[in-house]
Parts: sequence; C-alpha cells; structure tokens
Amino acid sequence: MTQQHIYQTHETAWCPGCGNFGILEALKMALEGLNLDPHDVVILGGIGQAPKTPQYIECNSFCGLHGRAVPPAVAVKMVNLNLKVIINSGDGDSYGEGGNHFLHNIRRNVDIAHFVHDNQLYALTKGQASPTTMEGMVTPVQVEGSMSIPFNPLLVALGTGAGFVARGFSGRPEHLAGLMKRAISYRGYALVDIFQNCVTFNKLNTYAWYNSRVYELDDSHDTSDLAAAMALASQFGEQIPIGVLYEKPQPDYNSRHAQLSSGQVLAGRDNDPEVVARLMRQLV
Ligand SMILES: Cc1ncc(C[n+]2csc(CCOP(=O)(O)OP(=O)(O)O)c2C)c(N)n1
Ligand SMILES: [Mg+2]
Repeated sequence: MTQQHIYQTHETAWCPGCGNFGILEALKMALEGLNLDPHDVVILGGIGQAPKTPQYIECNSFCGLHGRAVPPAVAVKMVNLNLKVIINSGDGDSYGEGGNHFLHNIRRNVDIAHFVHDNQLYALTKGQASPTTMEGMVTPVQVEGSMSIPFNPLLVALGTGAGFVARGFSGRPEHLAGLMKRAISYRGYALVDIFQNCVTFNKLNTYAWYNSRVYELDDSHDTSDLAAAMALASQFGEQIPIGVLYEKPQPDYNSRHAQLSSGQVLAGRDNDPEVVARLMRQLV
C-alpha cells in the first residue's frame, strides 16, 4: 500500500542555507510523486556532506566508503531486482574517488538513478578542489587557484554511452523533482548532476551565481538527439541549461544477463540455514 507524505526526513548536520536541503526536498517529492513505498526503495551514498542524504530520509539506506557508492548499489540491484536503487552522493565521491566506478557503471548500464550533489568542491573535508572545481578557484589547499581543467560529467556520461543524462539545480526543487522522477523511472543508469550551493566553502558558485545562469530546457529540445545533448552539455558560461539533455531506451545490465533476466536473483532463493552453518564452520 502506498500513500502521500510517507517519507519522513530527519534533522540534518548541514549548514543553514545549504543547497542539500533543496535536493532532499526534491527527493521526497519525487519518491512520493511516484507513489513508491519506502520498503521498495534503497538510497546509497559514499562519504561526504551529500552522502549523508540516505541517513536523513526514512527508507532502506546504505552509506559506504568514500568513492564507493556505486559498487554496493550495483550489488543491491543484482540481488533484488524489485528494489528502486538510488545514489545520492557528492561530486568528489562520484567523479573523483569514485570516478572509475562512475565510468564503468555507465558501460554496464545497471538500473540505478545517480543523483550527484555537485557543489564543485569537497565540503566535508573543508573545501578542497574536486573534479568539477572551476579553474582558478582559490581553496584552502589550491592557494594559487585550481590548476586543473574541470571535469564535465554530462559530456563524459554522454560520451561513454549513458542513456539518461540530466542536470538540475537545488534552488529549483520542483523542477528537480521532475528530473528525479524521470531518472528513477528510466530503466538503466540515469545521471542527474545537480548544482548545489555550498554556503560555507564555495564563495564563487553561490546560489545567485547558479540562479542567474541556469535556464530550463523546454520541449523544443529533442532529448533523443545526442549531438544536441552534447552541445548543451558543453554550455557552461553565462547560460547553463538544466533539464533532461538526453534520454534513449537501451537494454540494461539485468536484461542482458542470463540468470538475472530470467528472474533468478539471490533475494528470491530459499535460504537453507544448515548450508550456511556448514560454510561458516569451514571458515573458522
Ligand atoms: C579513500 C578516502 N579518501 C579521502 C577521504 C576523505 N574525504 C571524505 S569526504 C571527502 C570529500 C567529499 O566531497 P564530496 O564527495 O564532493 O561531498 P561533499 O562533502 O562536497 O558533499 C573526502 C576527501 C576518505 N574518507 N576516504
Ligand atoms: Mg562536493
């Protein structure tokens, strides 16, 4: 049985004014809008301020190691195909330490919605540069300004074959909830990179900075057009598009896998405690 307003949220350790609040609100709206029972949802994160999200909304949750949100998410989906698997994690967690998992899970196309809270730095560890930090931005560690070329997650995802790529903004929670609903409903890996202001450490990409630049894509954008999506993903200046850039149905991992496609998943198997006990005895 499902009903509205069933997702309880908890007191957070985030700073007043943090963009994470808008993302949490959008997530709750999306889950309730899709009428998903908390029992059927798993939210995972790694380590960081953003990856605390799974702890603040009541459903199944798991927080792993820094950069390691994707592997347990893949595992959860594989043992129980009936669960909706969602990652809420940071830009550092997803594209830096977890960059390798990000790339290769796009190729595997496991059915996961990945919501990246992109505040363009490492907030939990006090503001060092992340892969998406803008060139020249001064941080407590990059005292002469970040010298690396920023990572473009949308372009990388499109270039690696992702079937669903979107961008949102924490300051537009209703718009963001719409993107999240589409990403959760998409069958396969779905990336939503979410601009998120960090009031404490990012004095460059502020709420006002994002708010004056983002514009919402309308129906005139053909979301099946990869070249158009790539052109939009490259726009990062005075104007930055938000919305679904690209959506293309393609077979997900489970439907291509011999056992998983026939529904033979671990969660559905009988558990013989005697077999488990025998295995345990061999290990001790
Ligand atoms: C292997 C490893 N490397 C580094 C750290 C330290 N660390 C914890 S969170 C974090 C950065 C988090 O940044 P991000 O993922 O962008 O999340 P945010 O705090 O910005 O929301 C770092 C470097 C760690 N815990 N483990
Ligand atoms: Mg971050």
